[in-house]
Amino acid sequence: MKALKFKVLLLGVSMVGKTSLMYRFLNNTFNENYIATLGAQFLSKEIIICSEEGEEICIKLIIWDIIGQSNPYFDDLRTTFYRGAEGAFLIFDLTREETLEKLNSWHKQLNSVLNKKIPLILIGNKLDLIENKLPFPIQKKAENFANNIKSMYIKTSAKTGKNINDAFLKLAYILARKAGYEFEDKKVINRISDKESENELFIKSRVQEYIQSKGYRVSDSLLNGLVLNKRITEILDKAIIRAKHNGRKTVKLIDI
Ligand SMILES: Nc1nc2c(ncn2[C@@H]2O[C@H](COP(=O)(O)OP(=O)(O)OP(=O)(O)O)[C@@H](O)[C@H]2O)c(=O)[nH]1
Ligand SMILES: [Mg+2]
Repeated sequence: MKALKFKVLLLGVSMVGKTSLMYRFLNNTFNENYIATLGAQFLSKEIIICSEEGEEICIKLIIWDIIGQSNPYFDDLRTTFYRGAEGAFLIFDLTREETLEKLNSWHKQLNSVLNKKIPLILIGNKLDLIENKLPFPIQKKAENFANNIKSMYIKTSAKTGKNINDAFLKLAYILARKAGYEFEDKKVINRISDKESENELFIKSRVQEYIQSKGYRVSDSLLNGLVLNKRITEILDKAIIRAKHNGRKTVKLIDI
């Protein structure tokens, strides 16, 4: 399978929900408690899509969650993480207009550090807090800003999960198209659907419980890496094939 890899940044001032968006996308989890991100952390997730020719392409997004707090020292530090970025989410909090205003200068800084323009998506997060009562000025301002920087504008909620997969998937398409691949939406194999994320989480929590019951801890790389899910999916795929060979529609224990 063809594999593509892109470094993607999550940018926006403190508390807009960058870390929350990342964990909602990666693990389908949400934490009400605020823990400031110091420096940066990155995690990755693969998305499988299908090209117009029917070829499956694996797009690995390496997502960089970067410190949002602002002061001269942190502002310098932040830009050191920009190098090599191929796409970015510019994120603001729909309930705090100043978080949108700040993105203007951050966007300029991003362009000047990278010395080129990269595909962007503007994200208005915390939609759950303002649903049905969107204050018009911030909405209009966000649309204008998105137009100016030639970006899509998506409203999300890391809390409810609304539009999170969609936002990451849209950026993945844009990046893959830029790399020369064409897609037809109906042919997309969206392996990051809510249902699958829930299944992944279920498998992970069972693995975690089992290892802990034996008195061991589970490393993050085991749980958040892709190997575990792949291995388990492989085992299940084989079991399905065995059931099929035996003319059954039910997968049984003997198939594993
Ligand atoms: N209601 C609601 N709360 C959210 C949402 N996203 C994030 N939060 C909350 O907002 C607070 C800040 O979220 P973080 O994801 O830590 O923000 P951040 O942008 O990573 O902040 P820094 O690490 O300081 O840059 C946390 O208490 C989250 O639980 C959302 O969509 N809706
Ligand atoms: Mg954070």
